[in-house]
Amino acid sequence: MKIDQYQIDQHNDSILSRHNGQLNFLNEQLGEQDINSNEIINALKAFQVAIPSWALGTGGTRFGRFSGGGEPRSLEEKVEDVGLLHALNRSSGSISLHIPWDIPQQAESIISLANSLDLKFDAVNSNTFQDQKDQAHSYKFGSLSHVDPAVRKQAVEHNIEVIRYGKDLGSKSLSIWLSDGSCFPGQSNFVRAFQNTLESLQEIYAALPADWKVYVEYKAYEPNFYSTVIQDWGSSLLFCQKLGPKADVLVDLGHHLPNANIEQIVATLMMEGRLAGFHFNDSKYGDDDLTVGSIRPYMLFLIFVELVEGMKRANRAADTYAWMIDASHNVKDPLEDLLQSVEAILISYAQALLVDRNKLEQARMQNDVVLAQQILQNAFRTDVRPLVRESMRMSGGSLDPIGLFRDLKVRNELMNERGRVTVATGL
Ligand code: LRH
Ligand code: MN
Ligand code: MN
Repeated sequence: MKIDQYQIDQHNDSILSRHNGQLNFLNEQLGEQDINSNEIINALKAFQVAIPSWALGTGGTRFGRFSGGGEPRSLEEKVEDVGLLHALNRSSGSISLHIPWDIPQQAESIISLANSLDLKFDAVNSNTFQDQKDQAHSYKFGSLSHVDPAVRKQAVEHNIEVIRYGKDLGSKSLSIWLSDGSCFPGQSNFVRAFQNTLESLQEIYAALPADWKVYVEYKAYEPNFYSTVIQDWGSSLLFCQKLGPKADVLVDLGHHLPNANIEQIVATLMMEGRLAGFHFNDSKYGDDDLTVGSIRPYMLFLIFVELVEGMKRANRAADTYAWMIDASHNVKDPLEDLLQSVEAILISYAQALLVDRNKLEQARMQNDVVLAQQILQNAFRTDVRPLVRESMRMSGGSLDPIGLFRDLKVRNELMNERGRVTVATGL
């Protein structure tokens, strides 16, 4: 299944006049506030969000999994699925692999497939939270933090192997998320667990190619429910500071305790120059991995307000950070779900770019709380969707990715090709 440019253009033509009307109206409104829409559209065009290979199949829960059909059965098909997304929105130009869920058998052929779809390979993810077939030691009681040096060694070697796979594909970073921790008080010595993890991470760090980074992801709880070795941004930052400049903190939105002020965490990490990037998703209760922006869009906007400011302060372009979706759902078509997530990210980014920073700073200096709130909410309440659509159209994508996905009956085509009962690898 491939989407041709003429199909996108035809579909765009059929809705172009309506789109132009909406865009002109918005341009006028923004012009009155001295905001240049073209600058925002250009920033949106440059913003690429990586797609995780494990989100391309219907996610399961521990109670069951309901396949939607036509799911990718191989790494090649996963790359093809991301190619479909990227053709539709031109904003999903890379795929992030999880080893060993994905094993690139022949790097060259998978790279040429990716190139033909205009895709790159984003961070590679290691997995020491599950035992694999034929593995000598079990990770039941931890991996990089394990009390037994033989288990730690095995986990370190796995990470080094993941770096090798990534190197062959042209990735430039390794993401590490550990499930290590404990389920009951007394089970683990916190300090020893930290020190073992640090030593293991140092060995992995030493194996990083010169132009690589390692991203250290934290998570408050789950699957361990009493303690987690890398439980929060502070622990993650501590590891990164001890490791060196090639280690940065990865923020997964679902990995915080309820009501955590994530935007403040982001501001602090950016101030220290230690934000690697994001795993975007949304949640109501825990690590729900729901569609980005589906539950707390205002929080996402506030995060982007900090991101925009932090990037400006550090004089760093958006593409020097790792933006990825880490969401997968049980009841939606995974590809439609991912299109919604990417759109939500771009909407929040566009809204954050509308914020009048000078006025906001002035309001802050005068302790004008009402005005400060109003400045943010004016931006948040602006319907920026015409800018997002225009950025996709100008890059060769669709004005209405989900509409076109449905018009072209992409899922049906995939089911015809791959079957109605399919199981994609992943969580
Ligand atoms: C853990 C996590 C981590 C894993 C992914 C599958 O909850 O967010 O990033 O690699 O899910
Ligand atoms: Mn994650
Ligand atoms: Mn997670």
